Amino acid sequence: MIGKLACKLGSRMAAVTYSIIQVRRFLHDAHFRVQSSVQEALASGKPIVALESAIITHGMPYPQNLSMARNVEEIVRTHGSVPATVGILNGNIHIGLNDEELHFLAKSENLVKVSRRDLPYVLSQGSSGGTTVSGTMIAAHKAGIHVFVTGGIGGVHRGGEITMDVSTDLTELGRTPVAVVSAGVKSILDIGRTLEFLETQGVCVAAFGESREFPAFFCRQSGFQAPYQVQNEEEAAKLIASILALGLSSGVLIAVPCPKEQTASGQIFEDAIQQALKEARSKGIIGKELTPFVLQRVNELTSGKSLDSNIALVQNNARVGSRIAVALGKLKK
Ligand code: PSU
Ligand code: MN
Repeated sequence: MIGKLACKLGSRMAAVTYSIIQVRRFLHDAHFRVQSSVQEALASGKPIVALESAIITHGMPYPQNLSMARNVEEIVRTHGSVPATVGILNGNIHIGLNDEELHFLAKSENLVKVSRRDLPYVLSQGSSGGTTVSGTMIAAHKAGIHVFVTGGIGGVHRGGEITMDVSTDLTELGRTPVAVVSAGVKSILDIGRTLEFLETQGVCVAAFGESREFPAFFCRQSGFQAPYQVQNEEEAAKLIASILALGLSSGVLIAVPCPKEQTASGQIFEDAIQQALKEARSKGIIGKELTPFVLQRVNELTSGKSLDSNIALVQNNARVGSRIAVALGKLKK
């Protein structure tokens, strides 16, 4: 009995020591700046939720972007986890941003939208920018953070079978073991092909809650089923724990439908999307500029309705994501 207990304590100690060594090693990496609250949470095994910043720099206008960023961090705290907003400042990857840093990202113009491809260049030039889903996943994984909350991920653009405009968020989900909590993908994208591509990448996709339907951001329905469904935060946490236990290098996508009261009339958005995509084509907007352009135009064309829904969605995801991180923490104990 005592032998067993000693053995258990011994292996627990070894695990804790190992994780502290890992955190220390990481903290000394050049180009990484980990906020003290996040350092403390990592060392003591508190639940942490990573948050992206391209949504601040490229996804929403000032000052709504700043109030959204502050508010989402607060929601994460209220539901039991430590928030870690990821962003790039002067060539350093920050994991956890203070209010002044959030303000800088929210207000500055011409910052870089930083995905996997952009990271080495931005770091080498000492520039600043907002990290997308892929950029944030890389940073979260390096820090040992397993849960990441955002609004919507990138996907296969409409017409992507010709243009090959497929977001690197999808390949990142295939190669980095982080759970991304999002409201599915926006209907500015080709949802069917996005799900096909996620399957090819080996990404485990689960709809969260009472339905297996894969949500389409503002709309709870997309016409597509997710391959799996998790009923609640505990089931989501078990799914994440399984992928970590297996040592798979791929991630998980937890798709949370937007709250019922926030669902928008699909047709208003569909019309705005069609119009925005037409304008993008005629202006020749492609590559990384396309998503921010469409988001901004859809917001203008819906007189700000899409922004309101967007904010409500991220807040809802933050609530769910924070609880998932707490449930995951309990499983690890
Ligand atoms: N979808 C949204 N809002 C966003 C984005 C996507 O509804 O802010 C941002 C995210 O940062 C996402 C990125 O990772 O756009 C994808 O860009 P692209 O399509 O260029 O890969
Ligand atoms: Mn693209």
